[in-house]
Amino acid sequence: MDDIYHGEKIAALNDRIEFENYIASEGKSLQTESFRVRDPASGERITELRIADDSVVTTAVESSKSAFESTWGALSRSERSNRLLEWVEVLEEHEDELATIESLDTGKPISQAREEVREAIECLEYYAKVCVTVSGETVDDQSAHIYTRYEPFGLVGAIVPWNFPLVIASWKLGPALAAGNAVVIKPSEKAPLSITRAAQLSADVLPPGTINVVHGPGTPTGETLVSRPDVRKVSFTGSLETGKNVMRTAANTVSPVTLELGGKSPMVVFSDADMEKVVGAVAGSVFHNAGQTCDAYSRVLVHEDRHDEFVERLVARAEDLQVGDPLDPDTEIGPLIDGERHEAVQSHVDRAIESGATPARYPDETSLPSNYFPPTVLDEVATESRISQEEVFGPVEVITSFESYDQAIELANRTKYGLAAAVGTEDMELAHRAARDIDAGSVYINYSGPNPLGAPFGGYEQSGVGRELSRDAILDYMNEKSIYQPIRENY
Ligand code: TXE
Repeated sequence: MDDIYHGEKIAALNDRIEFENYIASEGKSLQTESFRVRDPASGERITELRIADDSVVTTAVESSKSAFESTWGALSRSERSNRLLEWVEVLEEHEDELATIESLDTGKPISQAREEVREAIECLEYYAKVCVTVSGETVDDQSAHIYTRYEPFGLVGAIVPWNFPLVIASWKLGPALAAGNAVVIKPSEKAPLSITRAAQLSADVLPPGTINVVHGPGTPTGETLVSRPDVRKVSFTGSLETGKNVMRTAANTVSPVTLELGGKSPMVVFSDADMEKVVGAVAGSVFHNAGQTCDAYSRVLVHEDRHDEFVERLVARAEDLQVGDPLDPDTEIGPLIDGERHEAVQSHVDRAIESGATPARYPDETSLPSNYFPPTVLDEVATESRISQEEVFGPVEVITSFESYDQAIELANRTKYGLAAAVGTEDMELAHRAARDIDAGSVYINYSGPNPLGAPFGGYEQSGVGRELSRDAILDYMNEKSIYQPIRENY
């Protein structure tokens, strides 16, 4: 594959858009230290952004707090819903632009970036509509009239990773804004551009400060944001270790947290499985986004009777995948996010092979540009091995065979994670039994693909706290208040 050059596209983008910290509807030119944002495919510099230090984060928090108190938080819910739907319309007018930004910034194929921009917009639209349906309840009590109200927290801090920037941002901005909160959002320093642009596009429809965007690494920017007492709710998606840190920091101000922390999701392939469906589901999951997906089916447990056939078909599918320039509409796999990720994936694979895994597909990658990792399949992988227990976050499938149902479920559950799982079988009674027995927040049957709106998404065990995407997720961004009035008997 030839080296990739995106210089003209990048220059055209920079001619039109300034990606700066975005506070009170304005780009902020700051004098703080800066960091580079690079195109993972070509290695070219896209832009340089200033780090939001303590004082910038404080300004952002104050501005959002004031938006909540004076404008956004004072709107009726139907006004709020209408404003959010107006933002959705503006975003729709800029879908192509947002997809190009997302693809350049993350290295994801443009076809996929287009789908994600659509998904993000639909999520915002969904919560804009959900917000008018929120209602409290009346509590039947003999001696009092009691009713409940849901009220926004005020200010939400959202921290987002680089693998699906706009989609994950929408999972947080959608319910948080619809609930009536203002939001300070910190995108990942590795891919901050689409979120910044989406926030800029809210300038004509949302009051200044309703969404503020602060740029920078976890420390200082993310940590400072989480530590602010005015931030009354924290929503984070990222790695397990960082999630624990966020939870600790939020504990200082007793802020509730929603955490989505990745996984090591298994697909269990039973002996009667339809191989066409199953191989499609596995390839569509673990190779999608070059494997940098929190709920990727990154382990396959296959019944020993179908093992050889499964491996052969998955390898054939991996060979067919179009690895290429993310901006080429035919590309199915782009680069990893950066060199650090590449090194981590490489060392996972090398270590697994040294410990006895069989490389069913592990092509020489020297012909690929530097951040690219080829779709790889490792067979006969021990469940205790690091590659079966830790998130690899690359296009690498690991395969283990099983003999019995009980063994399959035991192996599926033998990790500290529990975000998702999949089951491959044509026997629906077996499918639902396995779905019941596997410890995971979502179980997909013969399927992989986008998470549908309305279906709760989140993890068991160390995969996280709380659920996103569901109708009720909006309530995680609200306080519930009970109001009592005694009923007097002695009239
Ligand atoms: O994640 P981090 P990284 C996993 C995946 C990946 C690994 C590392 O295995 O290889 O994590 O990725 C911000 N206080 N996932 O280093 O550090 C940070 O700036 C507040 C799984 O990118 O978790 C970024 O905005 N914020 C995951 C965000 O947290 C802090 C998606 C995520 O960064 C912070 C991404 C701090 N102390 C990676 N430190 C998934 N669940 O899908 C960092 N951040």
